[in-house]
Amino acid sequence: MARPKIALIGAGQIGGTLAHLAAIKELGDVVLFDIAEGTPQGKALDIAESGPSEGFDGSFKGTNSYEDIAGADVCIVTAGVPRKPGMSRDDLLGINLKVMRSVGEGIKAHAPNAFVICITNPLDAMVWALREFSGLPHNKVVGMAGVLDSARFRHFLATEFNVSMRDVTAFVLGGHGDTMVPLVRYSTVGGIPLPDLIEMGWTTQERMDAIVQRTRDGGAEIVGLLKTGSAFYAPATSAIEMAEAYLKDQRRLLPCAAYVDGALGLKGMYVGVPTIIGANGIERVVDIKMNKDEQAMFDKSVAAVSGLVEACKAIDPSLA
Ligand code: A3D
Repeated sequence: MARPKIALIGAGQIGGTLAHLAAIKELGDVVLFDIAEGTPQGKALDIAESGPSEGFDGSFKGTNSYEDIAGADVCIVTAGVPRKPGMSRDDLLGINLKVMRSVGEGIKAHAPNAFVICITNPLDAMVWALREFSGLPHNKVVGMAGVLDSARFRHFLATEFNVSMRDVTAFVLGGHGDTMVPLVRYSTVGGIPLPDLIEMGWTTQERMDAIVQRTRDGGAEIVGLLKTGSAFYAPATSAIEMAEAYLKDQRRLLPCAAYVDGALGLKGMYVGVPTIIGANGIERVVDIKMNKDEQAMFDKSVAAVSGLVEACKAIDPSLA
């Protein structure tokens, strides 16, 4: 059987890392696309040349032509610009919306059967716009944010409790921005919910509140340190986890920016929710119950995402 084809639209910091991870994990043949001439070609050749030492097979092609993504099984989109210190993700909206139009049209023309994972910010609005521009089915277009935000939360929790991060599960839902909702009640260490661990004296409510806030600010913390761009190792790893769930029909339960129509009281919008990813893309949105406080935080986040979608429609009337 032929190897799956993975098209990476955007060959910048995240795109290059995605290609390297896909190579090491032998997920398939990789095409790196970018408008910058030489960048995708150089990164593809560099990664191919790491194959003999690392011991992976596969073909790696860099290109500036959408024809080369033809028939891709998975497209991961990072095309656009990242933020710099002092910028919010929402400041990227105008410029990245134009990029989503050209990427959506390219995918529609050349890879209409792909499972598409969007990473470009502001995430929830961009994945919505990308779906509109590409016209692909909603279950095949998804945004990566919750896996990353949850991984950050898990990392901080594992450090706090001095346990393996493998035993820490955590859920961060809502929009990928300042209003994201780390769900403490649904996060556990070895199945023990965080509120129980506070009662057991493993940590205090104050320390937990600080970890929740650090999770919300996780992206900005890295932007502040790097100064020249935003995080790329963990974002790439998170998207590869989603791609692998699709390619290997793993039916993973992962928080993603998915199209929700009915579940969680939402009507036809993209926002971070628990999903199941398998061979059919987003196979299910998990309709979890939230308590009053959680629902209020989620509603606030949903309102922020809706505001960004309205801003997209104001910029590009063809989306209205
Ligand atoms: P960067 O290293 O600048 O790479 C972006 C690439 O996109 C560059 O190589 C550009 O040449 C290319 N590009 C620009 N316009 C086009 C176009 N029209 N078609 C094709 N390629 C184009 O950025 P990055 O890789 O660090 O980040 C990429 C995006 O991911 C940014 O929007 C970030 O804000 C976003 N991001 C999202 C998360 C989430 O968790 C959702 C995390 C980190 C970064």
